[in-house]
Amino acid sequence: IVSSLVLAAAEEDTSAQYCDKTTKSCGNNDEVSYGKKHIFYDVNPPEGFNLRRDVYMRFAIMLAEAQKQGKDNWELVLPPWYNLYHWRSGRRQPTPWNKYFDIKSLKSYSPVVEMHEIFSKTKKKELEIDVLYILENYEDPFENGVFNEKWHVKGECEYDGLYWGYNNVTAKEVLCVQFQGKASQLWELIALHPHATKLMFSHGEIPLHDTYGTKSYWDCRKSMKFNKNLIHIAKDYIAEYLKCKTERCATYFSVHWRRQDFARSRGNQVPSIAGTAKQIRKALKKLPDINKVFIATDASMSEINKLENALNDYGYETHFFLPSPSIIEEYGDGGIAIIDQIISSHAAYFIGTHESTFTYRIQEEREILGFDSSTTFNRLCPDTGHCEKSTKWLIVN
Ligand code: GFB
Repeated sequence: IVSSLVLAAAEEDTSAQYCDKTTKSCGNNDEVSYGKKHIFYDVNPPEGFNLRRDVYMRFAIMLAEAQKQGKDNWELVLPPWYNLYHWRSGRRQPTPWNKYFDIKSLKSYSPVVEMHEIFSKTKKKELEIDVLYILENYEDPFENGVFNEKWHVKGECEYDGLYWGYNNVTAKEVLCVQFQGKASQLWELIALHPHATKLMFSHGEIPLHDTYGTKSYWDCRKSMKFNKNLIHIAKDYIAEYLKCKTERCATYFSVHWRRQDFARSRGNQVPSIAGTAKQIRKALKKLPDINKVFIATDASMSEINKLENALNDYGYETHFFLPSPSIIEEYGDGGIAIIDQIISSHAAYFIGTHESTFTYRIQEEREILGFDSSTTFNRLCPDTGHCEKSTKWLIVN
């Protein structure tokens, strides 16, 4: 009975080349979908690595929750890392997620696939997206003073994005859509094209989390384990220079010292170099057994040297992770950022940078590792003026 249903479905849709017996779904133009339908997304180009990790979670949770409700023929395609604004060294090719994350672990939470898995299943080595929705914000999110969830298809338009650096990806239909609301609302847009098997959302940062900070959020976050090689590099460094071989180290203090654009344009939120050293000293006075400080930073070499000198003058042993050329070549800026995050997350005490998503990801990692929250939600304050406390985003198990 199933086969005849499948055959009937295939006959109805003349463009279909095959159908899947279990899901009764048909591929419409090539063999890519192997009975699965695929959601692709990209993110506004200037957004950094750690906001992108959060955008991933919104989609991964959307798919995982749908799967629980029986929508089990959808997979999320992991958007390769390409041309990130802050990544100046190393890799220039679209980079798969397995360079940075443990894909098996991601898959244990949500139905995700790598782009290269999709390509390995296409004979033509080209990929045509059925419908590409370019999401846009509403001009006034609070129309009449209220924030309502809504969307509106404006009509056909042009995509000027890069398809993650691939020149063999195209879209059959491109639609501009105003959108505001949670990621799960995207299913309403998907339902507009019931026969499409490959849908893409551009500006994936626009949909919001369905349930920020809930158990689903943390289950997804916990599944974002790092690539094992990066963990090894970080742990070897911790053992050698910071003298710790356990998960929660008592031997060192860590700081995420965000500079670059933060130092240039957020002068009223971040401290000077001397101010940073003073704040580290103040915190360390309460931890008399620790004299090793690890600094994760995007600062220039000259800033690093100045901070190191200031901390050495106070009598602290200061450490920065300086990658070898082979690590830069193999993992690029993204891998080095993760190594810095892993080292920071195992420290006895952590101080981060206000409103940096890089800091937020370290704080989450520390929540997962089980540190007392008082050792985690601390921030560097500006040299003068008001210093708002860090918000505590506590784990929900
Ligand atoms: O991840 P990210 O977007 O967090 O930071 P924010 C941007 C990039 O800077 C990271 C590098 O991907 C890293 O390449 N970086 C920052 C670091 N801190 C460190 C560090 O401690 N170690 C290493 N190795 N690299 C956002 C920006 O930055 O802030 C947005 O992405 C915007 O474009 C916004 O500027 C205000 O949240 O800190």
